[in-house]
Amino acid sequence: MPRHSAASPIYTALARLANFNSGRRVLLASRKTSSSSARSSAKTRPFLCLALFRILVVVTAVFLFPPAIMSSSSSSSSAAAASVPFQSPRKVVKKVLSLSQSEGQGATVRRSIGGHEVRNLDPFLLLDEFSVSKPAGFPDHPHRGFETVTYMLDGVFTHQDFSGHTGTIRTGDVQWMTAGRGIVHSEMPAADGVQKGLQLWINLASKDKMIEPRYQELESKDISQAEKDGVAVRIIAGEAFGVRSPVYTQTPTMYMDFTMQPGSQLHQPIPEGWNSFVYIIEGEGVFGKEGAAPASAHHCLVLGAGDGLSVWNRSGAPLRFALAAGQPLNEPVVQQGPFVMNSRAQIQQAMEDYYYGRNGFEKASQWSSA
Ligand code: FJE
Ligand code: FE
Repeated sequence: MPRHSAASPIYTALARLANFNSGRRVLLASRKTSSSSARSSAKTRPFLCLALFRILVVVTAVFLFPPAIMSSSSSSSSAAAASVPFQSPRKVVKKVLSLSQSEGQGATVRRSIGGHEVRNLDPFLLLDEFSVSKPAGFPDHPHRGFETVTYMLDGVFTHQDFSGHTGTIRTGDVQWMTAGRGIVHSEMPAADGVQKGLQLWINLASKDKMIEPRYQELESKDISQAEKDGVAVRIIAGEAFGVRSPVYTQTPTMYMDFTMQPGSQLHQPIPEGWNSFVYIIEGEGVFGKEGAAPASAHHCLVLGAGDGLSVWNRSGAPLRFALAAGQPLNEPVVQQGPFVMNSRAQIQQAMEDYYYGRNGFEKASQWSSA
């Protein structure tokens, strides 16, 4: 299993070096101008030489002894004000406790994204933590214009669709379904007791809303994993600790499941400009800045702008959470239940297509789940 922290020390070292060097360059430039303007260069030449010599030493040292530079930089950073390897750490800008509500047929979900408090976090439309026991579930229903990602936390679900695609997902498995122009399916519990998981809806760009439907299904054993210093991650989409998921994201997205042991910390880069949030599955942790109040299970934390997220588990129990980030589409969102389009007219079209069995819904009329 490959493991390498893409996060902290290298990032810190490089960032510092960049600052250091640019600082020097400015200094050198100002010295040059002052020297050329007034006095003889004889007085400033020793300073110039000293500065050049220092740069030479640092550059040589970085090439020769990268680990030494890195470790000294990370130990000195703990003494400094910020022990976080990001230029602009993302902080929690909104914290919402997800309360249970009923959905589908007798099912219960805790809705965070897509609920009243976080209507839409472009490109994310919905996040439900579902807990379902037979005979409840999500019987035959359509989708158009977005993707659903079902991640089983504990239990078994079966799905069947109108083109004959069927399957079963168990604890740790992922079904990444690109509904595109249209899918009609059922999603039902397939074992006794409470079946639990997360379902995330990711919007598709206007140009992709009518693409052919597609499934990417990963069994738990095939999900990319990495572990470092008490932090384990299952990478559903994107990259963490230098390990990438094989999932293709039509809308650029990262989605991962972190488990942090007591006393551990995490520094996860997140592309700047993407919207991101955390959903806490179990335990409690400190997110965004060291002094923040801990947040606990079933809370959704919307993150502000920045280049990465830091998390500390200062509790005595494991902390498990999902982190999702996506590139915003910046397009109008018009949603009518399971249809998500860009205009009212397109929603009207989707409802007609579903009703009359057109434009991707051809198989809808003669199909029903077994
Ligand atoms: C849906 C109502 C629904 N959250 N979490 C309306 F319940 C659904 C729906 C789901 C769903 C399914 C699973 Cl497996 C997990 C869910 C909502 O199927 F799509 C609409 N439109
Ligand atoms: Fe569905």
